[in-house]
Amino acid sequence: MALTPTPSDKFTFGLWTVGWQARDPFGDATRDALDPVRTVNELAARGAYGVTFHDDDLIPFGSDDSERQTHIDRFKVALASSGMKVPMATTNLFTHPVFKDGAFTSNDRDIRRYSIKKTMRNIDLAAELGAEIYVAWGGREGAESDGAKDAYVALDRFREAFNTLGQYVLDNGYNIKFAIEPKPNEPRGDIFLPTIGHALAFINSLDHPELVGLNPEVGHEQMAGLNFVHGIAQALWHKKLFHIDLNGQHGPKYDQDLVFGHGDLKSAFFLVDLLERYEYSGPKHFDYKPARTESDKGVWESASANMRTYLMLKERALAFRNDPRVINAMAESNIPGLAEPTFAPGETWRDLANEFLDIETAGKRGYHYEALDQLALEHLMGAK
Ligand code: GLT
Ligand code: MN
Ligand code: MN
Repeated sequence: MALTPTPSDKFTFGLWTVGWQARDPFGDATRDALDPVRTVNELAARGAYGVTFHDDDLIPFGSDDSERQTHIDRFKVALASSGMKVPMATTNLFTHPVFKDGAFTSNDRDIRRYSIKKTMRNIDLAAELGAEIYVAWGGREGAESDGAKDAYVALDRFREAFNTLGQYVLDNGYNIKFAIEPKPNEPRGDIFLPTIGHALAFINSLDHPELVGLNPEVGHEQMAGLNFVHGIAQALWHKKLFHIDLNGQHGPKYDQDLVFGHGDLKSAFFLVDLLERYEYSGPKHFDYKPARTESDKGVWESASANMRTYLMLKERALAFRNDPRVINAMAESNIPGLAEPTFAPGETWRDLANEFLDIETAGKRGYHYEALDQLALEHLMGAK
């Protein structure tokens, strides 16, 4: 299997990822700003399928209409000449101080209205560029203290915002769906809709739940100590995996945004296994930050590393599934047993009346998961 990325792999990057200048709470930028046109060309040369952007990544906040158009036009030229696509776009509702208490859930009504208007304007551009997914990461939607925000009422305002934006997309006939990106904290002390599960439940309360799905990020669930593979399985099961942010994280700590696979590698292996087996067909979007230590060369090396790691994991996951030793170990572990419905067609609870289980014997059986886990590790490590 080829380990060289091609557009058919559907690998995408945010302009803000490779473009991160490595400014952090303790230090200044270590890299120059990247021109989005260069980003498009560099990523295309490395086999990416497309780029994504926040309004302000492409059009500096505060640009007038003619400056705005100039930025858009040269970006379009770069897309056309490189063949790169824009499958997703999103709104920056977190950098400017006006959003310091949130956007859709700010306590200030005028700021909430402004935030929705800013989003609608960029949805127009997203539609013009052919994007079909619009991500909503509510980075500032939250609080540092529970007295500061009515967390019950905040959900009413959040719902109002998504209902309004959904109606906007419908009224304009856009082929766009929204993808909520959960995160437990950072930059707020606590963020609303902190996990995949919270967001899934919230979506069901909307006027048009079919218009809204998820954009889960590896590191964000792992920051909350959750199993990302299980979270993605549930998102897929609900048919809500509209988009995915791939990166790396070492457990519950600040949001690391490492290169994909450079955090919990075994989880990344089973994640790729899951995405491929259940044929996730959306973009594989790398939302990572090239480490602050890297110069321009390291930025592009790390971009390639994300894609190559995905392809290596795909190759290894496939080899794992096809290995007769693994198939045998899975049979011993009774993995296929879970696929069998607990009740035969037509059976009801009444059919359990005469059921007998020898619980002593059943309690003694071994599941041999350790052997299976070791086989996964050996495939992952390329052991022969
Ligand atoms: C920001 C955040 C990411 C989100 C982006 C979308 S912006 O960099 O850390 O996880 O996906 O708004
Ligand atoms: Mn992150
Ligand atoms: Mn993200």
